[in-house]
Amino acid sequence: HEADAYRTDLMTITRFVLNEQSKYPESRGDFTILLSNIVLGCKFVCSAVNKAGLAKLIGLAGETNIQGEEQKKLDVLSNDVFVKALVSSGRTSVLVSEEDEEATLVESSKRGKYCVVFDPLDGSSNIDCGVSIGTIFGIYTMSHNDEPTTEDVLKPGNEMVAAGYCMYGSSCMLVLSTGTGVNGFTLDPSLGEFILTHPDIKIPKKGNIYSVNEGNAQNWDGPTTKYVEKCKFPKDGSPAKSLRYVGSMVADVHRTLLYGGIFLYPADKKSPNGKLRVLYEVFPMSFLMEQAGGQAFTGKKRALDLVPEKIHERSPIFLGSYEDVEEIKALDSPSSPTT
Ligand code: P6P
Repeated sequence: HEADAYRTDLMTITRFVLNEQSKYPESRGDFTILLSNIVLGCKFVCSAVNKAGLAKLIGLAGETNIQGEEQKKLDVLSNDVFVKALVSSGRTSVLVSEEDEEATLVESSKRGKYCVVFDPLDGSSNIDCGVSIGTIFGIYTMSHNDEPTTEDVLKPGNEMVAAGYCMYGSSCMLVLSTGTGVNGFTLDPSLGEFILTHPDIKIPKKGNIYSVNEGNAQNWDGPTTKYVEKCKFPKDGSPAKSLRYVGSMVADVHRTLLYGGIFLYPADKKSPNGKLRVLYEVFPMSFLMEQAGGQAFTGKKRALDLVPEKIHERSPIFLGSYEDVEEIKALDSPSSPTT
């Protein structure tokens, strides 16, 4: 009966992407191979993050491992794993990582048609207190067969073909969009497979949660101050919004996606372009929000229409439920990039 059918018809992320691929007969499966290497990286990081506390506890961290190598910090280790997995996939030409000052231009024998921008372990300062952290990634395709350069990733987010994040929390969940909606997959550690648990995620049209670091309030500009004031002291008799702020973007965005509401990291006097990075934080999360029926706004324009000039450029960001972002757009453009 129904229950049995469900249990045996496990939709893994690989099967899901293969189903997607079958819609494009001419596809050679490159994206499927690329994604399976991203999934491998996520499984490795999930396992390492879950052991991090123990490693620290039993003093493994800081020790040398059997190769006599100094135990690496988790974010450096995660970066190494993702770079190696992506290069060895043979499906990438340019990689941009939050951990690397320069882009990785893949050597010609290993080049493929995709460019991946990623933060291998976003929010890693939260590891020691057990707060959820995550990997965030965005995918572009190469538009030529010449030598790859950073120009191949200095493109607006509206040219991304896929984006996603993996959250390492009470469970390990990978949320992915390839441009036709958003789907969530939960890692079943006993199978080592990501199973489809949240098909076709849609963000509520309006939420009652706002998510911002109120500690920056003294540095906000007028429109941002006005908007947050409205969340706390609504004039139209509606209930005040709840404040939820984890301080780990993947955790705050994941909650916003599932429960609705608004996440904002505005510009302030100290950081005129906000704190979050365009390529591998703002774009992927904005892509997912739009695919789930929400919006993402920089305070001045649609976030995905930004054209980055540097690979580690920052931008203010207001993203979440469609109607909540509409309210911000109605204010005379709150904090916007100085560029
Ligand atoms: P703040 C984590 O360090 C991070 O890059 C994001 O994950 C998070 O949203 C943001 O910074 C938190 O910044 O200034 O509020 O601590």
